[in-house]
Amino acid sequence: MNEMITGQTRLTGLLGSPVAHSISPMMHNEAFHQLNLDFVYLAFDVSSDNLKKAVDGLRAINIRGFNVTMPHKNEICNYMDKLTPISEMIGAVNTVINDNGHLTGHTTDGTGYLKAVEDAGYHIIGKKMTLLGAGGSAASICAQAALDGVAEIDIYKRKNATWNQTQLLVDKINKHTNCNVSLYDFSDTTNLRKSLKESSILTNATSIGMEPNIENCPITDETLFYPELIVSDIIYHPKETKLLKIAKRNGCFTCNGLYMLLYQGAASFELWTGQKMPISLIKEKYF
Ligand code: SKM
Repeated sequence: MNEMITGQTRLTGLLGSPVAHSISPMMHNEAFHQLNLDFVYLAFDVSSDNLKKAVDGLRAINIRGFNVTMPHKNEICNYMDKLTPISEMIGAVNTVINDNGHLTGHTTDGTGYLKAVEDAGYHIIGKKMTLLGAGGSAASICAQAALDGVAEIDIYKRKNATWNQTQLLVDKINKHTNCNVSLYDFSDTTNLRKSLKESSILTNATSIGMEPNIENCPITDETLFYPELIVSDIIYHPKETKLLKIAKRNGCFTCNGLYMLLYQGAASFELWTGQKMPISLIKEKYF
């Protein structure tokens, strides 16, 4: 933690629910401390009903910026003055920067995820991805992967009220990138088997398997996994989800959500402070 809170300490933080498990406060406060920056980062558990009030209050007290986590990554867009082109395209924000009352929404999840996969030594550019989920993090990963040159992405989601909205997102990404993105129903296991056979990476971008529901798993049919498929989860609490356990047991390579958290956080940190997060040091201490 910072040695001292002063009269000029700038506030940053996290809005979401739940947030008590988050490593972001440790990561950011340690980085502020290391760089001798007079900033502090706090986590705020905010319900959907209170999101607008929270944003109004944070703007009024001139917060420097904040992260947004589930379930607010889409809703928060309504309270921004400006969105970056990628946030505009996907309708999701995980990082807000406040310039004297003017709020700009960014998304750093996609770049964070791709950096984490690269850091783990996996190469997915030019290859195919199977992506589970279509929420804010999934949309950010999908758009960034398409922009970075992943060749094909098959998205699986439940056929619910947001299906048409996701199809519109898929159309936009197909229009603006060279990637071939398709949307499938989560219950279509025949097609899922085909997608996985053709993919080099499976990405779970749903919250299925996150604490406290650690017995839940988005894919339970073990015959769908094959050795050397990269199975990645954006969840970092627990570090090893049931999905990753099953994948490991079936000879897959695995990657949890910790490094994605680190790299998306490093990008947020730079937006708020203009300085690079001391990544190696933070990695050593908390990851
Ligand atoms: O997008 C990130 C968010 O910025 C921070 C976070 C956390 O602290 O758990 C998780 C992700 O949603």
